[in-house]
Amino acid sequence: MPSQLISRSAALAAFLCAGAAAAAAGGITVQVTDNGGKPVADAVVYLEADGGQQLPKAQKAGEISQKGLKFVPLVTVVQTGSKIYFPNNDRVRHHIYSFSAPHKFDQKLYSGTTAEPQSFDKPGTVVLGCNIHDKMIAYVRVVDTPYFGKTDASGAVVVEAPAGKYVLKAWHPDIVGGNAQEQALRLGDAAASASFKMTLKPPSTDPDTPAY
Ligand SMILES: [Cu+2]
Repeated sequence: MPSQLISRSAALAAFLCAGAAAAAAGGITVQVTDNGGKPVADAVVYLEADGGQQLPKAQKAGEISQKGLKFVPLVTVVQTGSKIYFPNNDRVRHHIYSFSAPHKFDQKLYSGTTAEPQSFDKPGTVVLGCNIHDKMIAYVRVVDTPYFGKTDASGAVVVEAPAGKYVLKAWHPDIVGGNAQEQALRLGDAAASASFKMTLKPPSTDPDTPAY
């Protein structure tokens, strides 16, 4: 196990000890790299039920703001059935839309106002654009589980979940083929770790071409 993962696990353990409410939680530390071994940030990592157990419906709302003519953050993950809010922090109007099958919508926004939240009721990937600013893009990954996270700049994420049988999945907007990678595992009470190596599309050389 790389020392980086050990130190992250130690940090998680310290965090869990500090929070009495999280005392019962187990979890998994996941490291995502590309084929060259470089850390992959903004990868969505989640644990789906494997064996028919019912997972809680936490459905915590998400938020994608518009700031500096960008969607922030680039990648958002929510549980199926969750709402996402779209606060506009720019002085200009934005007009958000998506043609993606899990949630097609068209939301006209105006400066200084917040749009109605959208509900994401089907699992899958939703790509958001802005009708006014062609370079604006964001991704929503809708997952059938409350146990998810997103990798940081070091390509690591800790996903907390109770003991049980799961399929661990990892997805990124640039993953070749578009499908999540997966591995089956059983979480016990002890901290676990896993890793994924992803094949990503090369970054676009044309700054006017959105990366999808
Ligand atoms: Cu816009």
